[in-house]
Amino acid sequence: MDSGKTAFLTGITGQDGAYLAALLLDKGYRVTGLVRRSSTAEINDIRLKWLGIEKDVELIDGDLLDLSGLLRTIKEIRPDEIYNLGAQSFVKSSWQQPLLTGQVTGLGVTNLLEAMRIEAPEARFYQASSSEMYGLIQEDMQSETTPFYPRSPYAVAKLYGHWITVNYRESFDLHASSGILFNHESPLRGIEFVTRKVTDGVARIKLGKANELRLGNIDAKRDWGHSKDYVRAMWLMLQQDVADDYVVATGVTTTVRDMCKIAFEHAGLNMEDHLVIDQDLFRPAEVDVLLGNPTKAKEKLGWEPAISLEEMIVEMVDADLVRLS
Ligand code: NAP
Ligand code: G4F
Repeated sequence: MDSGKTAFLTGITGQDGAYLAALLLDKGYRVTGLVRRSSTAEINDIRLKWLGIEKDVELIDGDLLDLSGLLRTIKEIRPDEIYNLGAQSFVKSSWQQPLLTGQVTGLGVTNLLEAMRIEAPEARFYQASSSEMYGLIQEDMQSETTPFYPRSPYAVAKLYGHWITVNYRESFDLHASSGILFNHESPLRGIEFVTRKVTDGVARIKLGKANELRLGNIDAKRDWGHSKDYVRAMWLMLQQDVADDYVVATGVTTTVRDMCKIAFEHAGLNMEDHLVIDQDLFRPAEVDVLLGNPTKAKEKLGWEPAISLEEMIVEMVDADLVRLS
């Protein structure tokens, strides 16, 4: 069923981009997305291929750093909805590449908002904000009104992206919403993030391809959900009459240690026999604990997560076992 609507996604090759593209195709959207030119183009659409939708989306070369390209693309596509998921999204790398992270994850948001303001001011805009902005938490449970205290160049850049989205909404009356999403994962998660590193590591150990798994701070706590659930919240935000900001979270927090335990137990392995703590994997400044309050998303969007942490980790271990076998 054709909805008659066109969506434009940055970050379509990433985890959320792939799941959101699938959701929008399912709803009858024409789905277009920005892709960075790569010398290994054949692996660019690996997540879209995993979901079997690579032929159903239109990919357009471009970069969040290139305003002229964004202007031309938005003019040509005339999207009804714009989802800005593109970012240098790995917190640890942001200390190695603070300037690039600031340009892409921070200023890149202004580039896209400018392109929308000039070429498609009637479109609706979603900004992928992050619970990392809470950093050194100022309240036990973080909501839309909790003050921010970013703890990495990534989080500082995201804070800029968040406020420039609010500012463009208030300055130019744009329908621009910001989703403050807590950690969400899936079998399509990048291998550098801790859940996928764990499920891939456990699968390797199970298959006799490795014997140890090296991690950093396993006392850190995160509020983990599933990407498939979280992209639904993004779409719901853009269906509201009035643009706003929403926390998207499960309301449950778990240590890296306990998340890890779920993966080892599912594979029938004893975690203590394989886990090694590596000081090099600790961060210059840590976010010790995150716990989101999703009440507003529940009440205004009717959104609730459907997939538990246990179900997700089991799905991820099984997917990694299949990948590696
Ligand atoms: P991801 O898998 O790392 O995907 C990031 C995407 O950004 C990729 O498609 C990447 O393209 C693209 N990108 C990177 N630099 C770019 C540039 N200069 N121009 C255009 N595109 C660029 O991230 P994700 O987990 O799907 O997250 C999606 C968004 O939500 C990100 O903005 C992230 O910061 C934010 N977020 C994520 C979480 C989470 O827990 N997953 C929570 C809160 C917020 P390549 O494929 O070419 O690298
Ligand atoms: O999986 P992580 O790398 O995710 P992090 O830093 O929380 O960031 C993710 O979630 C944010 C939302 O809150 C997003 F905005 C961001 O883009 C990204 O998607 O690390 C989670 C925790 C950290 O406390 C880290 O120190 O796990 C700890 N950890 C312990 N050992 C490790 C490792 N993290 C990684 N990546 N690798 C380890 O070996």
